[in-house]
Amino acid sequence: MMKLTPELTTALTQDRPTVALESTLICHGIPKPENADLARQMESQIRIEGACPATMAVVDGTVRIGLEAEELQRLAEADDVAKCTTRDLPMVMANGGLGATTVASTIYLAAQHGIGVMATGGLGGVHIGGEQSFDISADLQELQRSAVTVVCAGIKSILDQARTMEVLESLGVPIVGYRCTELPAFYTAESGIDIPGVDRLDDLVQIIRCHKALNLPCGLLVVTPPPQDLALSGSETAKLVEEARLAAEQSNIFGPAQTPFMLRHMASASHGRTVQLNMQLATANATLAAKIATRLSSPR
Ligand code: PSU
Ligand code: MN
Repeated sequence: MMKLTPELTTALTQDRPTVALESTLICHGIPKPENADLARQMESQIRIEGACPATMAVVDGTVRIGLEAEELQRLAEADDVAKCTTRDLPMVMANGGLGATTVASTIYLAAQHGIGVMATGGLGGVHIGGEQSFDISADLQELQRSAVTVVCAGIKSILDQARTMEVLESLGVPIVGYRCTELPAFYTAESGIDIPGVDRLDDLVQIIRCHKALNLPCGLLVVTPPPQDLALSGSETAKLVEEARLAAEQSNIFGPAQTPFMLRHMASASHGRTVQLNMQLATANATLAAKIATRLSSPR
């Protein structure tokens, strides 16, 4: 029911660095055909840094830890890929279908297989109005019980940043900024929320080593701002988010469909700029995750 690529099996048995990647970003976050380019780019950046990528997905009912290039292409092109947070995996496996993993299911599977670092674009969290709807991404709960370092550009812009930070605090998930002391908010570096930050990779890796030494059951969040040349201002982002939120409300889109709907809406309203930005920041995060994994696996 689960299959690892030979490359990954070798890397794990030889204690070589590995980085987990999700596939919801590819199948539901970025439009075709750029999504396939992004999937390849993220994997190739990880290899350039000397680590082994492990993109997670369900293919014909089998949970895949690492994908072959043809399978990655097939998933990127397919229209019938289910968005799978951890609880959705058994159904998609039993149906023999295709499934894309979210941050939640990716870190669950990573932790099960001894992969300690993952990269994505933006983390899920408390949706705007979540205090009424209870729409809170399973990414947060899963971070509480899967000891994986997640590298991202903060919490997705479409979410309630302050409430998401409160939940992360309640769940006991550490958060550290890399080259920032303001929480980045995915498309923008501006959230107005202060976080602890470090500027040097060695200092970041030391914090992760300390987290591991404590043997806590939870993951650790590393957040880093989106690339400056493409990043949006806080006000540009707020306007795009509000338009997308109203559109979702008017079309009665909620639950798991809401995040993909709003990302698509913002992509078209920004004439593709958010897609370029999402691709660049996801690739930068994959590179940083691989640098972390490589340092963690080499003796100090
Ligand atoms: N980051 C991106 N694009 C995405 C996502 C993250 O740049 O599409 C996905 C991740 O898979 C994350 C999911 O786990 O969105 C959160 O969805 P929800 O809010 O429905 O839990
Ligand atoms: Mn949700």
